[in-house]
Amino acid sequence: MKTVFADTQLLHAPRHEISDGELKPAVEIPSRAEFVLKAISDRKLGEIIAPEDFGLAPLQKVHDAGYLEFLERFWEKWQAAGRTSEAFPFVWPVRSLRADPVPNHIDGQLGRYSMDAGTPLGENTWLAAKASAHTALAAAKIVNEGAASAFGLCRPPGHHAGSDFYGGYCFLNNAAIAAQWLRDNGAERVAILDVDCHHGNGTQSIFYDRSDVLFLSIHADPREEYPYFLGHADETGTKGGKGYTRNWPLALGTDWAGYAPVLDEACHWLKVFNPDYLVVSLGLDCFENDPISGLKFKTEDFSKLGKRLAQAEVPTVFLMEGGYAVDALGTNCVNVLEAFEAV
Ligand code: SP5
Ligand code: ZN
Repeated sequence: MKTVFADTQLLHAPRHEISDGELKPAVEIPSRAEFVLKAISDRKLGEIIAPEDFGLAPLQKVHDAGYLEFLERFWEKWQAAGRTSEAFPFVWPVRSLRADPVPNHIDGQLGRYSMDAGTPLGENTWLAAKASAHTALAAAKIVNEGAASAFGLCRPPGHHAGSDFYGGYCFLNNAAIAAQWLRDNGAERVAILDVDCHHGNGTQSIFYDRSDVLFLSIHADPREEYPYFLGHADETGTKGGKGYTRNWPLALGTDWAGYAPVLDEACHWLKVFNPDYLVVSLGLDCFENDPISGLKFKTEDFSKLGKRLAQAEVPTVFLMEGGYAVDALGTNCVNVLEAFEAV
C-alpha cells in the first residue's frame, strides 16, 4: 500500500494545550508522524510519496471562505496585535450570543472559528494543515486511479473540524475534503467510517443533510468523552440525509469483544449503501494505553480491525486521525494497514 506524507506537515508543532482544566504539554505533536513513518519503512508497507499541490479549490468545497481566510492570515494578524506565542481562544458565541457578524478583533475571531481551547494555532499551522489536506487528496487520487487502497498520513488530523471551525487538534477536515473530491471525480456514493475513539463531529456536520456521503462513527460515548456535544445514537441525519449518518457510542472501557459486533453492524450499513469508495478516518486512540482516551484495544486488535475492513471489498482511502501513545502508534497503525492488504 502506498503512503502519502509531506514534510511540511511537521511544521505545526504545538507546545501546550488546555486539557483537564489546566495548561498541559500538547499531545498532537510532530513525532506522531515520525513514529508512523518509521514503522511503515521498518515493516516495508510500501512506497512513501509526497502529495502534489491541489491548491485551495478542494478545500473551498468543504470549508467556509471566511474560515479559510482566517486560518491563512491568522499569524500575520496575531503578530500585528503584538502577540508572539501560540494562540488560544477564550470566548465563544454560545447560546444567546451572535456568531455573526464575525468580529474584527483577533480574539473574537479565534472564538468565532473554534470549538475548544485544546487546539493551539501557531505560526505554521495553516501550512501544515493545508499539506495534511493535500496528503488526504493525494491518497484519494491513488485509489480513484484504481488502487485497492492508499494511506494518507494526515497530521494535523481533521475529523473534529467543521465547515467553519477548528478544534480537537483539527483545522481542515481531511476526510470530508477527500470524500468531496471523490464525489467530484466520478464517484456517486462515498462512505466515511470513523473509527477514532472520539466522535467525528466535524465530518458528521458537513454531510448531515446529504445522502451521497454516508457517515458511520464508532466512538466512546460523548456523555463521558470529548467532544461531549455530538455523537449520540439518535443523530441519524436530516432532510435528504435522513438515515445517512449512524453513530455507535460505546461505554468507556469497551474492548475488542464489545467492539467487534458493532463494527459488523457498521459494515452491514456500508454494504447496504454500496459505495464506490470508502474513506476510513483512522484514529488509533482506541488503544488501551492511549493517554487521553477510554477504549481498550490491544495492539493485535488493530490487525483484526484491518482484516474486517478489507472484507467490505470497497476501494479504501485510510486517513490518519488521532492516536497519542506515540511509542505504539506506528505498530498499531501498520497493523491495520498490513492486515487490510493481507486479505
Ligand atoms: C483527533 C483527536 O483524536 N482529537 C482528540 C481531541 C481531544 N482533546 C481533549 C483531550 C481531553 C483529555 N482528557 C484526558 C483525560 C484522561 N486523563
Ligand atoms: Zn481521537
